[in-house]
Amino acid sequence: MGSDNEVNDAQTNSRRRFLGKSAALGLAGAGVLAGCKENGAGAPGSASASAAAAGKSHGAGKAHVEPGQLDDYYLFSSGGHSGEARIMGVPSGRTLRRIPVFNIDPMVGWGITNESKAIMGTKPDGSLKYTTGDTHHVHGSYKDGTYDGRFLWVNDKIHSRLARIRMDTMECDKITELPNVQGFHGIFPDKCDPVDKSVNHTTRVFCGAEFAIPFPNDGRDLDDPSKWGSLFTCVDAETMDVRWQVRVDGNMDLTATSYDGRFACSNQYNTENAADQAGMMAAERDACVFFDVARVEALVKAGKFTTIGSSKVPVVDGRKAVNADPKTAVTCYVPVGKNPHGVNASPDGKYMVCSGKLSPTATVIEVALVAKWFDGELKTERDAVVAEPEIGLGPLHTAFDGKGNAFTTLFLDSQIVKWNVAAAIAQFKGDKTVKPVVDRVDVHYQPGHGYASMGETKDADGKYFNSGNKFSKDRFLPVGPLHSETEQLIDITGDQMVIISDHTAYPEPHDAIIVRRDIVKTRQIYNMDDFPNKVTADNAGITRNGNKVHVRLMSQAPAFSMPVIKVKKGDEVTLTLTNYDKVEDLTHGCALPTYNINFIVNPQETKSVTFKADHAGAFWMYCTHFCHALHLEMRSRFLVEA
Ligand code: K7E
Ligand code: CUA
Ligand code: CA
Repeated sequence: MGSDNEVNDAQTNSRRRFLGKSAALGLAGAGVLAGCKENGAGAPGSASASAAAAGKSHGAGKAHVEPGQLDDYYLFSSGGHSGEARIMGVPSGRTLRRIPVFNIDPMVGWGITNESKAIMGTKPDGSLKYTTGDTHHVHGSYKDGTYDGRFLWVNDKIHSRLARIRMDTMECDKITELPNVQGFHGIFPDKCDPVDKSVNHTTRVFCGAEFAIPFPNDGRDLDDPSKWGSLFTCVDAETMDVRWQVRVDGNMDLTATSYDGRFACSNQYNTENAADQAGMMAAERDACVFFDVARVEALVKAGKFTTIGSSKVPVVDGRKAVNADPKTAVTCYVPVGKNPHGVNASPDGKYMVCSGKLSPTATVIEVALVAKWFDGELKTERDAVVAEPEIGLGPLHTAFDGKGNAFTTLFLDSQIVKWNVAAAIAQFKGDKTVKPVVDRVDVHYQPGHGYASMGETKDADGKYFNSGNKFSKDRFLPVGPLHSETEQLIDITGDQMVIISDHTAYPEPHDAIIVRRDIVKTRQIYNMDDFPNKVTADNAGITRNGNKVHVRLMSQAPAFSMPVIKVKKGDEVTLTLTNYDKVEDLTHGCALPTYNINFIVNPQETKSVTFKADHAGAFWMYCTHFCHALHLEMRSRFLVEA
């Protein structure tokens, strides 16, 4: 019982069993016991949350997935400043995979093999250009308004890079560095082509930059931040080339796209364009800036753009002064609550919701009214706002259940608040009888992102909501000053939310998407022909060209094709390894002591490394990935002659 084969501790499992039992018996008083378990002194409301959860019994036990059974959903998450992406199972919380993207990972050899280094980007001497990353947002490719299972995209905030992950192999295949931006934070793929509406799948990925910098950033204007700016960037989903950029007034943060393909938008907390914190909080309201994508591309086509520094990317001017006439404008700045954080599209395609962060409100913007503004039929940008419910302190991100309800994370209140969008709109119109807030639940503690099952698609199913909490405090066994983060899974099928499990997360995921498992179709093994440098029986062995040596090696459990490999000190060695095993899950590793080589080859996969043989001696090249009863014997002698 309760062996979830992963991170859960006994405490979580026992609470889960306990909640299951109390639910079955319908014991309202069971919350007292749960309170004893969970209530840390001074912890905001944890006892009442548990009591409430025990009372709201319909969701209890739902997180348990029996041994041998599979989860219903994949959860694809960012990994924050670990630089990676991650996959978990929902509802079990099982950790399924870590996907290295901007970081080095010796488990798979990411940042070590020639192939991964070529994707990550290298300096002229062959070493990696960057070894750090900061991933915040993972989003999937769309078709017909829902995920098509082709690609995931994830951002790197540190070096302003966008990475793409192939979902058939769950490996990063391209990374693009965005020119002339810093603090690249929000990303979102479009859901259909903004120009050719018959193309009903993702064609572009939009990227919002948070920090303003000088143009170009080469040492000029250092003492005059008023001249700095930030750019909105469009990347081609297929080629991953940067298509164009738009200069905005103020900054950008999160990004969203409309279901009809016409708009991308980004919330702005620094409409003040200030260079210090007090300045960034000066205005009473900030904005959500909408981009009319087709109009931007028409200007690019007409040559109405500039370029910055050595970048060839067209930059269109989206600042207010040159976009005052709605009928020709490329941008529309809709005023929203002070220093907003997230912007999220409702699954019915009608609304964008910005969370207030420094305002206790969410701002609901009707997409059709933004379209009206661009058509010159709306008086002011402000008129696109159709609701602004008071929901609690520190609202950050909003998710949807597809039944008209929104779920917003409240960072300061340590709560998730469920509110009804239609009720909020009625209240805004003057109906004093409606109350938008439906329910609140305490989470532990200080949630950042929250996201719902299929919640960012038209197939939002209203089953699960995950609260990504930034502080875990007393929730898990203490492991030193650095704490785990808490991911709390919430059953949102009923009127009331019910927390059904806690999972640990290595710091620190920000955002994730929860994808139905039938959408994801992964390969079982690789196709050998996909690797142009594959080793065959014909070319296997050692070839020498001056001091350049190519070792072509094959693996098949439990042996490498050459028991002895001999080179000379000073040689530049390229080692190419093809795994000839065809059995699913039969991976081999290749480690070479002293030479800092460590990577794996999956069935039918080929990888290569290049290094200088600068230490004479005998080195056992061994298999690291347990593959066979004779795994330990799977090793070859790598001999370097003095
Ligand atoms: Cu709110 Cu980078 Cu999406 Cu963190 S961001 S939580
Ligand atoms: Cu091959 Cu272990
Ligand atoms: Ca502000």
